[in-house]
Amino acid sequence: MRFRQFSGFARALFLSMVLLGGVLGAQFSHAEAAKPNVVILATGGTIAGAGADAMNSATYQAAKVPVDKLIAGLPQLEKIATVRGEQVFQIASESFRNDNLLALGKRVAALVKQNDVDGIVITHGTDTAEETAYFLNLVVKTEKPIVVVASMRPGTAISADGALNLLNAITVAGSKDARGKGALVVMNDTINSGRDVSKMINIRPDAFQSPWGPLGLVVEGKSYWFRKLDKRHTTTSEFDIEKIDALPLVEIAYAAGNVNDTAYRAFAKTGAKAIIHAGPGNGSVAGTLVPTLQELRGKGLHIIRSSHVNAGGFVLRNAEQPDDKYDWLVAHDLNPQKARILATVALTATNDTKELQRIFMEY
Ligand code: DAS
Repeated sequence: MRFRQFSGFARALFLSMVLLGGVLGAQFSHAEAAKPNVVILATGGTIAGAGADAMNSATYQAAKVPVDKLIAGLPQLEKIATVRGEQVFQIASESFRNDNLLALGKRVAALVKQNDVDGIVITHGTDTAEETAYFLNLVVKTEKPIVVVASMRPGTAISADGALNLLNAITVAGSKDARGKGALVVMNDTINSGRDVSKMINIRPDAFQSPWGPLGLVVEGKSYWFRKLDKRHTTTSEFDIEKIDALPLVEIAYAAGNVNDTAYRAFAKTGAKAIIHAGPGNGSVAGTLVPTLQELRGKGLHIIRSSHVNAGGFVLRNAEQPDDKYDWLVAHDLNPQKARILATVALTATNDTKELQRIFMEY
């Protein structure tokens, strides 16, 4: 029987089936094609942790679960992104060294240049996630989303937070509206800037907070944005990881009551190029400490006053100490660990006090 021998209805039905199949096929391939490509760089931490019992939400071993298992544990990813993983390190993040930051930064910089990579997720320990996120914010020149994600509980614990944190991080890393926002930290349904965020509480899922507020939220697979980072970052940064092959030593000296200069002198002896003075209040310096810091500055070591107050410091130049007279620096609103990261990066480019202070105000 030839096509024209079929009734008009049959022919119309057949043609509409063909047309529908074409549209669905196009839709499907479009949907497949529209799925973003996200690379997960795994470094360890609690998000890759395992405890002996479901009740162990705080007693467990970090850096145990490999990245492929983390991905396999999220079948929902199928609808969100095309994901592949690389196990860059498998360490607890308190053990991160400057060399780890360099290696990770260079890997991110290489991946974001690839056309088949739309975004990067870095699974990381919570202890120094804020440092790594700030470092990447400073030195990776890309508009593509870079999202650091961690978890406060291991995947073996009741109400583990890692799976949803990772799913949300991949959602953000694959979303176009996350482009140009700088390095981000996604935890507890919240999107924070890698610059501002800090681990404020060490035992709860809402640990990561920014003194100046989050940038957005992730709810049921969609990101919602409310603000942008005003400081320089990524493509507007003057720093480029591809031009940095070594990071200078910057140390942090914690100052409280009854402080003495032992740590500062020891740091100077080990070749530190700058000391972050983690002071109380406005980065305050005890009277007995001032002569030592003046002496160390005189020997070429930079003194950077930062504040270890909890919910967000703000160190004003020449307010608590005559910084101009002593040729000291202030860390502005950066906490000591963030100030260490910025000083480490800035000292790869300049040793000039005025230039360094400009950098602390702009980043
Ligand atoms: N020790 C912590 C770290 O690796 C575990 C964690 O909270 O991720 O940073």
